Amino acid sequence: MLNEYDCWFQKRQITVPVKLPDVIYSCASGEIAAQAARELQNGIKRLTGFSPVMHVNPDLNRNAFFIGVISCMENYFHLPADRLAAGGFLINVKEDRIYIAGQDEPGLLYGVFRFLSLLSLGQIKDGFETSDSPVSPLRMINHWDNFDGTVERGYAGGSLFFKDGVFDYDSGRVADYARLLASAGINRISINNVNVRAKAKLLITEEYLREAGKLAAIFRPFGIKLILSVNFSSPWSLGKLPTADPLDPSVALWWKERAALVYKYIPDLAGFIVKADSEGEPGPFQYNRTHADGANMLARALEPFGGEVIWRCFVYNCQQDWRDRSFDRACAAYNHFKPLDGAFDKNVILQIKFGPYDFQVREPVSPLFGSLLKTRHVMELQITQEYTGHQIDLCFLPQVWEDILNFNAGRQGRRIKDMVSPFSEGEANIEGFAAVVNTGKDNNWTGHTLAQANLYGYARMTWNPAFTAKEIADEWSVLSFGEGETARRISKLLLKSYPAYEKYNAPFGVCFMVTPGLHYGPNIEGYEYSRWGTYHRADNSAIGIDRTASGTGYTEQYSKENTAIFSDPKTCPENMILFFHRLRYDYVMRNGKTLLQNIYDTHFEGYEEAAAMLEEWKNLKEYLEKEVYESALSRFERQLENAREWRDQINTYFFRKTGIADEKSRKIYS
Ligand code: GCV
Repeated sequence: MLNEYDCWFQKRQITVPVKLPDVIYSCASGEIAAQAARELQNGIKRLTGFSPVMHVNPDLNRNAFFIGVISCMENYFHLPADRLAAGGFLINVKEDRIYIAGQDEPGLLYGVFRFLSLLSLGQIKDGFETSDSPVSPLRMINHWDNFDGTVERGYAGGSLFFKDGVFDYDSGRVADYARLLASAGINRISINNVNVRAKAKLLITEEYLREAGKLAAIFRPFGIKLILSVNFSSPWSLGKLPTADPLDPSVALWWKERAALVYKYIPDLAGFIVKADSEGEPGPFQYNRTHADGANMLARALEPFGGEVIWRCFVYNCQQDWRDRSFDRACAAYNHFKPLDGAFDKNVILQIKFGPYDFQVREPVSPLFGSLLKTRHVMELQITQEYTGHQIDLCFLPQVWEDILNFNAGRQGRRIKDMVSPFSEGEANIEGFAAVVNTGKDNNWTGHTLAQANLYGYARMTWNPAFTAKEIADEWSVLSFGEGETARRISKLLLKSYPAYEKYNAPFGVCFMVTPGLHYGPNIEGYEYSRWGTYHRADNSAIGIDRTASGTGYTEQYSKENTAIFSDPKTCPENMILFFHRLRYDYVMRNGKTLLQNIYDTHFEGYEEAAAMLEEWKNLKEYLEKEVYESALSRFERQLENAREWRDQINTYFFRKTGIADEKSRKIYS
């Protein structure tokens, strides 16, 4: 039975085929190692009911847990000589002597958490050995929490950190949160919204920094470093300087002094994240400076303290005239940042949304990946379900990410997942990931209890992008629901959810048919005459934008191979064919049916699949905790309503445009 607050840390009585030792010897002295030892002690208690005791001086003749950092453990034991990266660990089970060694203290902590997961997954037995290292150096979570306690695009209750303009949190809960994140490998967290408005501007003042320092201290033993979102115009809005021009010496000095103050309170701060010149946020463009000028100025202020600047590439004109066809928002990030490749300081990391638009249900991977060769960068994903169902609809996002990670970015013949590694000049490496998180104050953290799988899945995939969505669904389901039929059925349910959601949503990658502002439910022309640059331009005979060389030219931003693939409707992946092409409704797709008939079919099918998910959930009733069953049940019911609305509005819209009936004569409202 699931206690939804505990997520993948369920209490249960497991049987283990080895006799677990009743002593822990720790060979490391730092704060993170101490946390690792406590986690092991509490974790064993949670899973078996008994609590091993801790000893400081190792008795090498005893059966025990021997844990520590490799450099110390090697003095006592011969450990397998696998090369581990930072954060890596090895686990070795020899009868009832169990060794967990980390390359460093975070590695030890990850090793302990992995050992506990493997215990729950039934994999620990005599002779068991494994070693693992994180593939991504940077595994970040972004909160879009506001100081008034609301969460931008949050669907799981209020902020875990703020309320009424000040820090306001339950430190026990924050520690539980840190444990959840660290257990799956997260090592950075930005705590406030990238739209830094109102009281959030005060975060880099002494009064607020004191509080931020206390929060950092809760995350620190879990190996998680804080990042602060800052407002680019702070020198004048906070510092009362006449300008925030990045090339003005008084501005640079202001930031240097501010950085010193920030690091006084949070000595291990990872750095700042900045949304500049984007959706109304201030930035260097105001002063006719480049993004490199802006980012480097901040980077130089943080550099003496080891801090980094995470600079977002979500820069586009959000004041577009829908009449103006000469301009395509999809081209914006590449146009702004590709010419600056190599112009950024070494402690600047560009954070690039995975696609050219904005976390759509289906959109292509941004052409910036594979083209930046001299600039550090990470990929930004969204765990919070802004466009994927608001944590009302079930949508298992590791499936979205798996497709992204399998994209062949071309230039060096590598898929995104093969490009993830530490920065190396000239190699287009992606240093890791950031994701807007889906958590809030709801008891189950994520609104929809099954949306916990998205948080877990993100962390696991960023640890190692080679994990498949199926592996993650299976693992999360067993950790949460225990080994058995229920877990198997829930895993299958998760894997049905994204295909269903995609089918009843905007067709074939055309994007933005959602209700403006809210971004839940259909509004087919909601963005058609707006300033946001996201149009589909459907008329009576065709839909979509020609983004090839003869259209907006967006396809030309890709590698030669990808330009060729995307430019021809015959080779373009059909799940995003309407992102790249303007097609007539009678265009014949690869399955031999017209585009229009495929739109009808996918929307009828998507609804049926949502209905089947609801039925499957009802069938699981007797195996689930009442609270878990009921809260998700009401969500599955609302999801079906949403799917019905999408199905009928989309089908009616295209039927009215074309006057062509469904070839299977299903009900389309005229
Ligand atoms: C934080 C989208 C969202 C905004 C968000 C923005 C961003 O436009 O709708 O809520 O603002 O992305 O990523 O900065």
